[in-house]
Amino acid sequence: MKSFKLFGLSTIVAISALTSCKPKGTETAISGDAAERVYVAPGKYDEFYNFVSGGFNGQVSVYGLPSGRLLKSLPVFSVNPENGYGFSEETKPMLETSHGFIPWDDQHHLSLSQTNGEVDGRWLFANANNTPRVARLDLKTFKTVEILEIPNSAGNHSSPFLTENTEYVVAGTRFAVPTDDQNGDVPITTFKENFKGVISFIGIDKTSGEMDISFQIEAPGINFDLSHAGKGKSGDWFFFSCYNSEKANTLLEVNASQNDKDFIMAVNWKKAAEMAKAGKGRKVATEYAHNVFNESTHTATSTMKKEVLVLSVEDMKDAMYFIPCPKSPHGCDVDPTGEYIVGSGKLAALIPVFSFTKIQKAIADKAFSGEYDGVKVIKYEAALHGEVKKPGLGPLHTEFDGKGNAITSMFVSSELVRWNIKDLKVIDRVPTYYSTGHLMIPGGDSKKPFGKYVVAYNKITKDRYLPTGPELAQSAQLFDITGDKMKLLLDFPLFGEPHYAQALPGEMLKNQVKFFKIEDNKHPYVTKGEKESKVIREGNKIHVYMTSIRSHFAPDNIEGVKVGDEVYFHVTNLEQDWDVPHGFAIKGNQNAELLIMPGETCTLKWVPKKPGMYPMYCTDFCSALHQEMQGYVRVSPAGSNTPLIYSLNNKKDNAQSPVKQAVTK
Ligand code: RUQ
Ligand code: CUA
Repeated sequence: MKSFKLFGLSTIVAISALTSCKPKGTETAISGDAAERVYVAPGKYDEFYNFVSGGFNGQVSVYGLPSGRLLKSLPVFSVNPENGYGFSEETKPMLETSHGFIPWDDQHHLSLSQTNGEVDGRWLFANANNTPRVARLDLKTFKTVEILEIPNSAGNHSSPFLTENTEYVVAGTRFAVPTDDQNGDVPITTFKENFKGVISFIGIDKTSGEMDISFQIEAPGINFDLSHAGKGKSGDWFFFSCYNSEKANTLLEVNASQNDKDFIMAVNWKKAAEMAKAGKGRKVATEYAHNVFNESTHTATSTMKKEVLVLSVEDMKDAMYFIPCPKSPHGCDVDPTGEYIVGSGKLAALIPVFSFTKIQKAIADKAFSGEYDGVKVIKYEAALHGEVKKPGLGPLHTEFDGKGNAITSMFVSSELVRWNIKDLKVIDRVPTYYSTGHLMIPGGDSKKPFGKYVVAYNKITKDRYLPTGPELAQSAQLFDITGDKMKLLLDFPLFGEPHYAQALPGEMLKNQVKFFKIEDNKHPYVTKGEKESKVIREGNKIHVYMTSIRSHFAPDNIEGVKVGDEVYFHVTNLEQDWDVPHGFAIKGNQNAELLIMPGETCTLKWVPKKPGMYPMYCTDFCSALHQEMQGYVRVSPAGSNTPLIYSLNNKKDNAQSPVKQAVTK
């Protein structure tokens, strides 16, 4: 065990600025059987899927635990030229917003869908911070199937957290901003009058999973940081950590750190939903995109919504309260029983734990210390279960092991600290390398944690890996938590910047799609067999109905494309077998490639800029004759009269694929 000296707050900055805060004994921190504990033999599966947010890369990556092996990177909010996400005509609508097409976002938190408070393996929800959105991924295909923009919001950080039966996913704004129906063109110094902190409750369809904003709450103009729903007895409530109760609009690092306490906001979402149903609130005119990927047409559509229902503080009078929480709380975590709510104040030297029972009693007894912008503030002591004393420096996030303990990440003192939820005694601590942000126990924010491992997601990895220039990978560290002492088992580097993560047993995802049935393909430009392949000109648009199968495209020779044409390659992968994608790329395309799954149709747009011969080829080594999977497109000058023809195997007498004159409409 390592012990850390506690430093005064004034020295925190100095500590974090130090370049070497490496605790001693790094080399000996690994226990003898660590290699065995993380070894997954070749050909064997990992026990858990670990879904890790990509932070500034906008994606989600999937690792196996305990091996730390990277299984996949899933494109969500950023374009992915590797497989054409955001570049293919089918997926471009996924990244549409009220600001137009947006190729990048910042992805922080993930939530696995739950039933009765337990992870159920259906969907994974992800937030986008910068241009507020929530995405849903289908765990049958590991694809992003829906993205909903969040109006009246900016910096969608307090998101996407779920109620225990996946009724709602929340999205709380980090930045207070004027609402979309108010004039946003106001002096920033009018912050206190004009800026509001809106939180959204997005309803989720029970069977399809489709999202729709049910209502929003216009809360005071403070920053919402994180949140978690209650469970069991507290299941009707949602808890949000809030900072900047000072309402600073500049130099927040100083000005938003003045108050001794900020808040946890407790919202009775059941009551709020009743209020919304009863016709309370105002309709706010706004614009927000709703993008849905249809799995039978393999195509996304984007619809612009125009209105959202917003409840006021007044509407929420008996359903929304503030609980004082020391010092700029970040994580807001609820234990598996639903009784304890943990607020982790980044600048606090203790961790407050609130009791749901006491909160309810305080409300009944009217144990309020006053109001903040019309919201009643419950007395700190009346809501408090107790404080964890001297837990470490810079507590950020807490997960639960399901055995009555909590584990909290310490950013400044670089450690994980385990403590007992009831008596609040610290029982174990282990150093991390370095500056842990989030941590994750599989199922650790549900009613039923799997409790075998904790993973620390570290912001700094200095000296842990071979150096790679100025930019170093961020990393995860896996610890065994089955014994009295947490034991470091493994370091593994990560893509992007990890924030929250989720994990579930591999067993839960048995019913995955292995390929798409070609007969079920409803894509408007599908080509279900080579005989149906064709090229059609419509004005300056050329539609190529193309197929791919090991190891050729049909057609593979096209002539008569002219400069000024827009060519759409609609490529259908005819394979009906698992793990046989084909790629498609063409020289000079200012786009990306396609990676087409078996039975799927994808479209790549190409606008050739100059006459010449343009090879196209399959980019995925799909067979022994993959290098033969290629073709040519001849591009003639604008206005030339080269006929539009296409063929496979050159032969006019080949009934399968003669050289054909393209249809011109
Ligand atoms: S955050 S590193 Cu964006 Cu969840 Cu705490
Ligand atoms: Cu198809 Cu390589």
